Amino acid sequence: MIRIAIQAKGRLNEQSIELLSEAGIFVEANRRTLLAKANNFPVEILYLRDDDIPQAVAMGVADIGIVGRNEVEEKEFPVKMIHSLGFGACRLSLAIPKGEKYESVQWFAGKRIATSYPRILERYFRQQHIVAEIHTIAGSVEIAPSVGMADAIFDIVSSGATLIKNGLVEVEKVMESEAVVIAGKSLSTEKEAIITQLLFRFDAIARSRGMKYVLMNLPCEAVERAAALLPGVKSPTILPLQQKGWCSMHVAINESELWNKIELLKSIGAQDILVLSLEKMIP
Ligand code: PRT
Ligand code: ZN
Repeated sequence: MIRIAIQAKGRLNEQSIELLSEAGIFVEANRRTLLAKANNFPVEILYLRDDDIPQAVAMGVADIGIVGRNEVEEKEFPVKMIHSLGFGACRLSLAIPKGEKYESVQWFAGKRIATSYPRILERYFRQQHIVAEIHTIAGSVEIAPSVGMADAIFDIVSSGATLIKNGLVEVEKVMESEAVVIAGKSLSTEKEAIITQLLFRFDAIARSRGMKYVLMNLPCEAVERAAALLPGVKSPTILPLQQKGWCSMHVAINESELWNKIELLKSIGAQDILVLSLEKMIP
């Protein structure tokens, strides 16, 4: 049995639950209290504030956790990041009031900067040889300059709309973040085995995200050229059709390149193309 800490409420909660359920780990909605046992996998889910997840994992209260890399880097608890999950993407950036003349990071020397991520900022300034006043505040960092509490901010940005709304301009991107899986330093062999099994499932889910399964008919003589147009596909499946000289080809294609590839395939004679959604790709 392993215990996984996930965010109880907030931006990463839904996607964490969705990932676990895609990996076959279900907890009924009405049982999502502080601690709930999954129905069909040796897992318990612990619902916490994201700020508390690195510590819970470091202390062994949970064996692994799903949390933003920003929280892990800020809290500096002894945990290792063992897997990136590809959701919750954002960055930690320095932003200053619009209209300020900005040439380099030296702008921040001697300034007051409001943030909820003082340690990450401290490390960055040390690296850049900047001495500034860092003011730690828990929330609504973006309003600090307009109320005179700070000259600039260091905060999470994703679309950038919040900065624009508050008359701020992003000037330095300090760190990229996304949701990651963290683990404590030492785990029993039995727990390690369950975690390996779980990460294998997470990998298969990531691999199949955005993939489509494409079936088409084409002259058998065009099969080799078609395969050459689809780099990354290990080996397309080819089946003979009843009509002589015609084959059916099946491949998985990433949605982002789907239309390009389909146009190329059509140009070498592919027809009757079916595009199906792909549930899981298991290596
Ligand atoms: O209650 P709890 O402590 O658990 O949650 P929280 O309020 O501390 O965190 P929450 O739910 O807001 O965010 C959880 C995690 O999501 C963060 O630690 C990041 O890893 C990740 N994440 C991804 C974000 C964003 N994107 C994001 N945009 N966290 C916060 N924001 C904020 C940002 O600060 C800005 O104020 O959302 C606002 C909108 O962003 P723009 O740039 O799209 O306007
Ligand atoms: Zn939080």
